[in-house]
Amino acid sequence: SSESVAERKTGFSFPATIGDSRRLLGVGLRKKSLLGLKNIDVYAFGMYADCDDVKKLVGEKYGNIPASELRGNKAFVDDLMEADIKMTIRLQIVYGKLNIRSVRNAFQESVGNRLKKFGGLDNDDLLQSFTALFKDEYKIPRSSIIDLTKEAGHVLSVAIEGNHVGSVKSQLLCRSILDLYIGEEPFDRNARENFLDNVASLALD
Ligand code: DAO
Ligand code: DAO
Ligand code: DAO
Repeated sequence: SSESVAERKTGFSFPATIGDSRRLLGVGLRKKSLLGLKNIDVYAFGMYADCDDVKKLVGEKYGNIPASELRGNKAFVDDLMEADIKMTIRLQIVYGKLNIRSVRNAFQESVGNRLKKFGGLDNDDLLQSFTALFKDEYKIPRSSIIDLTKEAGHVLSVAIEGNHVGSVKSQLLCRSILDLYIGEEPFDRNARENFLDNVASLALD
């Protein structure tokens, strides 16, 4: 369909579908507290998943669980993040003064923590060599769009304003990034809950 959904606080809107079959299942806000003094709204985000991939997972492994119980089923939520499901997290930058150095630091903190949690990957040099790919010349002013897309085969692909900037094949990295939005300590709890409710009702269609 051609509808879109707006994130409530910022008003930034997200198309109901992207690509052939990725459907919008939740929108939220990534905040950050600066020195514990003030909270800034960093970006609004939309969470998309491929309907066919989700239905396939549910049909194969969770067909006997009532939809109302799916969202609270830990194995199911883990599977959503670990299975070979095509997804996109679309970020729309709210904070107009974001520079690449801050993005690198934030990435090392948020994604870095998850890489250690899931992979025991405790290698700051490796993480730094990857974040070095975030080049200083990238500009991400307010309202820029960054797509973090998980392709088939656990390939993470990053695009800024529709321009592809890099891809990495890593199940661990895909899992770690999805955990920021869908895991147990997400950036936005409401967004996660809406996402899981919508996944469950999608699986019933
Ligand atoms: O200017 O130092 C500052 C505050 C910046 C906070 C940055 C948080 C960055 C979050 C990651 C953005 C990913 C696109
Ligand atoms: O919000 O802490 C966070 C992490 C978001 C993941 C950001 C990925 C950034 C992708 C590269 C951007 C290059 C400018
Ligand atoms: O091989 O599974 C592995 C470990 C992968 C670590 C990935 C580090 C982060 C890469 C960010 C690149 C974004 C374009």
